[in-house]
Amino acid sequence: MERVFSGAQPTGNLHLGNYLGAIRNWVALQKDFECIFCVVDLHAITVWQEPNELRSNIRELAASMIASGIDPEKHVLFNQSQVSAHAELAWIFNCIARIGWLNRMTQFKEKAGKNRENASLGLYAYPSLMAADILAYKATHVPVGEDQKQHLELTRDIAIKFNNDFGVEFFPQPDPLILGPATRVMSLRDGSKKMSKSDASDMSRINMTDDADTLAKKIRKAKTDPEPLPSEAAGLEGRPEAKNLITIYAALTDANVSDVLVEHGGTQFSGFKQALTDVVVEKLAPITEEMARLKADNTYIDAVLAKGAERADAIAQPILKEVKEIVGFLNR
Ligand code: AQP
Repeated sequence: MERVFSGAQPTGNLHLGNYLGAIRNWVALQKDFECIFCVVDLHAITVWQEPNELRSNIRELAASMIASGIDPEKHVLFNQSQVSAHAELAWIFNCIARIGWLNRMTQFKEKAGKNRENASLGLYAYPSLMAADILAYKATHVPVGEDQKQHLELTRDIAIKFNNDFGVEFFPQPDPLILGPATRVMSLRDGSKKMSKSDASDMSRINMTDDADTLAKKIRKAKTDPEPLPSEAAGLEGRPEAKNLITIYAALTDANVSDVLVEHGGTQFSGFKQALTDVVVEKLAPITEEMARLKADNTYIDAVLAKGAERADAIAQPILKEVKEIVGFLNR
């Protein structure tokens, strides 16, 4: 059976990169796969989260997924901490994964920065928990943005080593699904950095909660270069900020970059930024409105998450039981 698993961290500031690189693709996959979508709150606490904010961010992320088109009736939507299989399997995987493998993870290096000695142990072991998230459901496909590709490879390595160590064919090797034209949306302030929730500058990202005026201001102030837009995709090489804005436009209008350049090539950024603002506002406004409506209904969101956790647990527990038998914790 083909099963999709994916997740996002409830760390606030959900942005256009999360939407185009992940959530929008999840919505489309619901047609062809059995899907499990997770608010990964255990991952979130790998860096400090203020408890009240975390509570609110969990609900907000669930609301934004539903507002974007995730169907919590047909598919499973829950928060990770409510299904113990994630943490239990992660521990077993901590004992399968090698320190050398984790030492190569670029996200840890980026997030820990210079102060590596002071990073949490959880931040270091993050990819092992991610492997558990996916394999607790024997998911076969994992839609992610490009930044998660390396973690997916580690998940496959863990699955292979588990199977080899215990002489079983138990875990599948899940495939990453890196979909759409905007697999890596970049910061509006620096075309060499990805758009990120944790960027200190709010002007660097388009938040899913931004109103039309804020969106217009952020796009107007987005970094560009002095040249007019090129007429062909090759002309975007070495112009990361221009490439990013064009890619966002293409993704939101379901066009390809070349078509956008046929339409806008030769024009100045000021005109293009206005066109981009119109498209961003048009596409995001209905989602933002629906998010606000859902966010006001905590009872509904809490009920969705509780029901989702029950359903997720029902899938994961039998798999975890078999893992415990294979490892030798339980008699077979
Ligand atoms: N800039 C991006 N472009 C395309 N896809 C992106 N994703 C994240 N940033 C971009 C994808 O969104 C999904 C959920 O991400 P996450 O919540 O796990 O956060 P993250 O990958 O750590 O990146 P963020 O959102 O920017 O948070 P911080 O600042 O904490 O690193 C994933 O599928 C991811 O690929």
